[in-house]
Amino acid sequence: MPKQRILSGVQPTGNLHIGNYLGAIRNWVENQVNYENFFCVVDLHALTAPHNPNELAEHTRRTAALYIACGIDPQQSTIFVQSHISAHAELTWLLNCITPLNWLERMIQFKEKAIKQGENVNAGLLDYPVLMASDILLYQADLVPVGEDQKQHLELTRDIVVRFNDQFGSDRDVPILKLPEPLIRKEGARVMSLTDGTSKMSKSDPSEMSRIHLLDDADTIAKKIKRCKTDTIRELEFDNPDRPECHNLLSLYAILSGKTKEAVQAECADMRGWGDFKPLLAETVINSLQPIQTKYYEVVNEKGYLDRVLKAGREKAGAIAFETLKQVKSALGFLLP
Ligand code: ATP
Ligand code: LTN
Repeated sequence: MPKQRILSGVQPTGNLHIGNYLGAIRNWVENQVNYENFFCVVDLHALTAPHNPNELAEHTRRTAALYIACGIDPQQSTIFVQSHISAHAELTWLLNCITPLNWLERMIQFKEKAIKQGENVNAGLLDYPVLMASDILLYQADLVPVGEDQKQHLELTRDIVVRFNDQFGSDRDVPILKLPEPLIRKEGARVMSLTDGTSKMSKSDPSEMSRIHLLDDADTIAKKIKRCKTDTIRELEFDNPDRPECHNLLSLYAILSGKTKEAVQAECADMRGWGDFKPLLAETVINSLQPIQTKYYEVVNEKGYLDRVLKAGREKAGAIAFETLKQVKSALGFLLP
């Protein structure tokens, strides 16, 4: 039986944080051997928000290096850069022309980001989910492991597939585009901001104190956790809707320490509130990130290594992507060269 195919990606819009790790990358790593994997650094998506051209290339490299540092093995998985394969942009145009505008206007992430960006909203932000659909569909992915916030974009991808196959491939035995399934693990799927337990931890939050970066040093992590938002209640508990920060911090501790919710609850029962809990959480976060950081510096310091990985990725991914693109263009009736 051929292995099922996985595709996922992260935008190089800043420094990766523990939300990206726990919601997405950790899940890619865990199941790597069971699937055929494609992991993309989605740099075209990074242009949907105001970006700094002097930083884009460096952030793209850093993101790819972090994939490897988190445990993605380039022997097992194909790592590549979205803009290196022009088929992504080309398929986006083709799918744009079959995607109703009101499907895009409904997207929660568009509405939220458009509000945040104010007058600076570009057409790319609205079109963002079609580019994401193209990333997935070019590789005929079976499964797409992402955090909870991407669920609606995957539903849109599925709607596009159904529409495309119905309109342009209804006479085929095998559908032109494969219908992908989301893979969203409950645990870690939505890590919240350290400064506001009701909004998700995000690279684009202006406050660095709201998130822990994968490359933060021990002192910075300890400082961020020490200052993070809590409340004045001494008892520590999960699942109290009036205490989102408490739930978030306890959940982080549970995931990173590998303990069950019940075990954490029991451990916390003996504590004298946040003063006891915060140092323990800081130590757990620091210890969890330490092996990732060591590996990261190995990867970036080995001259030429990352470039070789990305070149091999580009070749392997490109071959598949351009084949799908050809089939799509043929179904749409283009004169093929
Ligand atoms: P930005 O703020 O630039 O939109 P982001 O921090 O939301 O960035 P993305 O690049 O959009 O990160 O997301 C990459 C992956 O990480 C996606 O699978 C997304 O679902 C997941 N992810 C992002 N933030 C979180 C979070 N706080 N908790 C869990 N998963 C997350
Ligand atoms: N939109 C995603 C990033 C992304 C992605 C993808 C994820 C772009 N293309 C394809 C999975 C598959 C986000 O996390 N913001």
